[in-house]
Amino acid sequence: MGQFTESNDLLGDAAGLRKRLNEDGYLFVRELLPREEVLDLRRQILEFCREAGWLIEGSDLMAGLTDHAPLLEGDEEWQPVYAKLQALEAFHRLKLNADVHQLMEGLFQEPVLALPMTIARIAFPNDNERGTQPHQDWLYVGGSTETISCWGALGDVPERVGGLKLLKGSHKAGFLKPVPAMGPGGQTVAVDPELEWVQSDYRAGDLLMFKALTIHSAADNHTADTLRLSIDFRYTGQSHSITDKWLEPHFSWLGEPFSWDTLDRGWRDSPTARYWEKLPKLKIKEHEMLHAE
Ligand SMILES: O=C(O)CCC(=O)C(=O)O
Repeated sequence: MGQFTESNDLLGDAAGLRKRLNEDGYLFVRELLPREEVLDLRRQILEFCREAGWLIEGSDLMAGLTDHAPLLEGDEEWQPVYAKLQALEAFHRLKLNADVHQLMEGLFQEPVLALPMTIARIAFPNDNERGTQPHQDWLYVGGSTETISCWGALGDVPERVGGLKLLKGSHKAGFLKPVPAMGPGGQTVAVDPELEWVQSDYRAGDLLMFKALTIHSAADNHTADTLRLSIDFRYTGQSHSITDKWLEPHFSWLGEPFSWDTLDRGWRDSPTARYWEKLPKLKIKEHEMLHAE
């Protein structure tokens, strides 16, 4: 497994960043997000995990240590914790960070949109077969194939805790036909053995950005007791198309606890709420997801 190429040296050089993104299919920037803000968000999420009884009693909160049986997203016991997390203004605000926004404008060379749906993963240890399998985000996101996904660890995530790994250069093969698989998303694609998987340790604030056709998956969590928390969100140019589903909160299909009316009740007057409704007319189309046969 190779290491990510760090692109901090290209910050401020939009053409250089675009070239690297188009060549490798990803950009990895250390501490693009403010570390303290990320750690504060981690603390708030881990408080919810502790209240739910998922953390080892008496352990250091920020270590995120668990002795709870693995839960998958969507599980009944997971839902109330995730609803509280999704109701945090700080969680939705992180993607609107000015440095991320500016970098995206440089990549798209036009005003950009952070897609409202923002996802958190709480990955339990001892559950590797059910982790996210190799896939291309475009299957789930639809709209423009130029859309860029961003993945950030909510805390320091050394390689033994997993994190996101990706197949360098895999975007060049275009859209691949998915087949059914375990784990979030429920689908996977065949991986070209000639291409190289890359990963690194992540520190709170680092951001991995990759193309909608770049194959990626969750690396295994080799610890016996450590939760992995992460955030993922997406950006596109305002002239590009997006799909209606991505204007809604993650898991909105479960109804009222995951509707904007419930989630942003406490922060509706903040610039984080409904910012997309104030933008010039967006190109929104229906999401027609291709299902694996
Ligand atoms: O963190 C994960 O388990 C997977 C996230 C992912 O695949 C994505 O951001 O597209």
